[in-house]
This record gives sequence, C-alpha cells and structure tokens, in this order.
Amino acid sequence: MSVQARIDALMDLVKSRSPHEPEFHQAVHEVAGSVAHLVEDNPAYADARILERLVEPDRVVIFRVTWMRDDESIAINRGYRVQFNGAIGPYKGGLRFHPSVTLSVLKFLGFEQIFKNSLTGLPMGGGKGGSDFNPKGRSDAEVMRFCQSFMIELHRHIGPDTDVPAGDIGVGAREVGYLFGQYRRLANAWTGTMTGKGIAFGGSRIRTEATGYGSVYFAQNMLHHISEELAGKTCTVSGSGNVALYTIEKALAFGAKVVTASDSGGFIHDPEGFDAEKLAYLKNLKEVERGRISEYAKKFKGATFTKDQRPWSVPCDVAFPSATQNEIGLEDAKGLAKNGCRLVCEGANMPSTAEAIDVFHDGGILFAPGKAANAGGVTVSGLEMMQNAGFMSWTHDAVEQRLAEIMRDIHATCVQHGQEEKRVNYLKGANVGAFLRVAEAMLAQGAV
Ligand code: NDP
Ligand code: 2IT
Repeated sequence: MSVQARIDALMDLVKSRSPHEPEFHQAVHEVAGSVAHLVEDNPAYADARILERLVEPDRVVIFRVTWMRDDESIAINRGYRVQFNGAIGPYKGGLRFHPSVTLSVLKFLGFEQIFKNSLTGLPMGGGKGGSDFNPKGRSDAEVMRFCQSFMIELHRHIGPDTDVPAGDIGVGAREVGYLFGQYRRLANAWTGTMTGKGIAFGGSRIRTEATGYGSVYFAQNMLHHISEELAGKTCTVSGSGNVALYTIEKALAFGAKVVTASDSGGFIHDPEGFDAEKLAYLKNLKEVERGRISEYAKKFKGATFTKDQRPWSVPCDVAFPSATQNEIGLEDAKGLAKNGCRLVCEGANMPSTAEAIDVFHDGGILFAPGKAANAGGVTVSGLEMMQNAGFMSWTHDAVEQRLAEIMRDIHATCVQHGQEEKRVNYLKGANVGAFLRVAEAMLAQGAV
C-alpha cells in the first residue's frame, strides 16, 4: 500500500466510525500525514495496527450534569472525559468548560494530548474532558455548584494512577480548586488527582505560568537554531487568558516587543508594545475582574480596539496564537506571510487550519505545532504529579529550570526527526518523535 493510500484508508475508517467530528478528523489527518511513511517502512506497525488503534479512544465517558442557578432554576449540561491512550502513563489532560465543547472537540484535544505528552518524555498518557457549561457571567456559587455536580460523576473515572485532569479554556485556579475539593471529599483521600492546584494545597510553582513560558522558550530555541534571538522582535499574541498572559510576560522578559492581545470580543493593538505596568493591568483585568479586552484601549492612549477581529493583520516577526482552535485560517496566514512574519508558535491547541499550515511551510515561515510548543503546561503538570507523589514542594527556580530543559529537549526531538534539506519541519519532527515512543510502548504491550 502506498503512503497516500494508507492515509486515505485511515481517514475513511475514522470518518465512517466517527462521522460529524470535523475537528477530530483534522487532528488525525495532520498526524497521519507525518507518520504514515513510518508504518509503510515498518511492517510491525502495520501488523499491530498501531494507527488504527491510536484513533480509537480507550474509553469515553459522557454524563449529565444537573446544577442549580442562583435563581433556583435547574440547569443541565453535558460532561465528558475522553481517555484516549494510556500506553505510556496515566491519562493526563485538561478540562475545558466552553459552550463550543462537543465530543469532536474533546476527541481532537485528547488525540493531540497523546503526542504532546509523549514529547515531554514523562510517563503520561493522553486524555481530555470538559463540558459545554459556560462559566462566563456565572457567580462563584454557581461555578462551585456546577463543579461539584460535574465531579460527582467524574470522580469514579479518575485517580492519581488512572487519570489526572487539569485546566484548559474556562477552567483556571478557581474551577480546579472547586473540582479538587469535591474530589477529595468523595475519594476520602488526599491524592494528586488534579494538577493546576493552588500552591497552598499541593500545586506546583510555575504551573500557572508554564504553558506561556514554555511556548516562548520553544520559540527562542527555534530562533537560536538559526542564530537569531527573540530580543528586538515584534510579536503578536492572540487571547488574554492563561496561556496568552504568560506568553506576553516571558516574551517581554526576553526583550521582545508584544503589540496585541485579544478575547472573543476582538483584539487590541498597542503599537508601543506592552510593558510591566500594562501587563499588570491586563492580568488584573482578566484574572481578577474577569473583564473585557476592549477596556485596555480605553485605559491606554495609543492603543486601539478592533471589534470581532483577530490580530493577524498586524505586522509582526513572530505570532503566538494562544486563544483557541482554527483561529488562523487561510486568509489570516496569507496576511501574516505578506506582512513579513517569520515564525508562528502555537500556544493554543490546533489554532492553525491545515490550509494555514501549508501557507507557512510554502512561504518558509518557521511553524511550531501546539503539541510541541505548548507542552510546557502539561510538563509542569507532570512535575506537579511527581511532587505530590513524593509529598514534596520544589522551588520556583528548580521547576522553571526543569521546564526550560524539557522544552529544549522537545525542540531537539523536533530537529532530530524533522530536519529537511533547507530547514526543520517542526510539524513532522514533533509527530514522528511523539509517535515513535507511543508506538514502541503499544508494540511492547501486545494487542490491548
Ligand atoms: P483561558 O480560558 O484562560 O483563555 C482563553 C482565551 O482565548 C480568552 O482570552 C478567550 O476569550 C479566548 N477564546 C477562547 N475561545 C475563543 C473563541 N472561540 N474565539 C475567540 N477567542 C476565544 O484558556 P487558556 O489560556 O488556558 O487556553 C488557551 C489555549 O491554549 C487553548 O487552545 C488551550 O487548549 C491551550 N492550552 C492551554 C494550556 C493550559 O495549561 N491552560 C496548555 C496547553 C494548551 P474570552 O474570555 O472572550 O472567551
Ligand atoms: O492542552 C493542554 O496541554 C492542557 N490544557 C494542560 C493539560 C495538563 O494536564 O496540564
């Protein structure tokens, strides 16, 4: 069978077994394009049907979440946990609370997580979960009741050696606290079953910062590889949540100029760039007041707010998409290329469409896929699990140093497997490096 025939057959299988899951199909197609040749070259993979097994989750749990609003009316949401692949460790991945959550979205995220977690070198399998619950505009009491109801079902499926959830879109420190509190009560045990916990109750230092910091470390590694630096470069960032805020913080620390941020209402452009004072304002606006990004342009003269648009029309050297999936489409990618963008580093999961990635590769733009570039978050989650298992608490410097080392190692893996004639294909390098580890584990464990 040719490589292309292998990819087509896999996609036919996935589409027939899981129709109406476009995000999941997109994620599988991207990985299959990079690794099908390995299956072609290695009959053991084909015989063991590694790819066909990888696209079928180990287990999916779907449940009703009933909770009471402050006005005492009853609300009903749907909860999910996709335990995708446990070959290299306990299932590990975040929970997303957002109205756009569907089984397709969580399957794409869980599938990506298998490969991301493999790249970290730590023993973590791939999983993801969440709900179509929208925490926006809900009181703390409503969010707590939702989290408690969600956990009443989820708790029977998770555990420190089974499945360890964390945060993602709409699930931050507040939600992890409520979820962990309810889990601890139901399990009648204090275990590290969730990561992203507060420092006071077993959380790791640097976990809050880890995804954004890791993404900037990754971009810096890519630039060093071509004898360049982030310092002095103009960067655009999308989003203004956990990943975006700490991407901005570390990019500023490395001497870059960051000129945009966004939320679902639009983007702000500050041509002078953020500084420590402006970032502190943005953090307070988003992390404490839960306000809208448009407020930034009212506060700082010279900054503009563009409603309902994404920041990709703003000229930059480096773009850090850090909001959500498919936020860079074909036209956005063409605009980035036309304006001289040299590097796209995915802080979010699958923010670039397949067409956008083609534009980057054809235009010689260095492209870091999310599974490599945003692996810093789950990396420090893995370090949090180690600290919890040993009843230890490591210092800020110790955790950040380990994060930087693992991001450097992931970069090296991408270079090892993605080196092409003139440049490194990071997408291929990440997919191949990640796949080989998981495939080896699956082969060794037999037909399970
Ligand atoms: P947050 O909830 O903290 O922030 C999300 C940000 O993206 C907000 O600014 C939000 O705007 C915006 N956003 C979300 N959905 C949309 C949408 N459909 N359209 C436009 N803007 C949107 O989430 P995180 O920062 O944690 O996550 C951001 C991305 O990074 C996600 O893709 C996530 O999967 C990925 N990621 C997160 C990790 C983590 O450790 N948290 C680790 C690795 C990847 P608004 O507030 O208006 O909704
Ligand atoms: O997409 C991701 O890697 C996350 N949301 C973090 C997962 C984790 O378990 O820390």
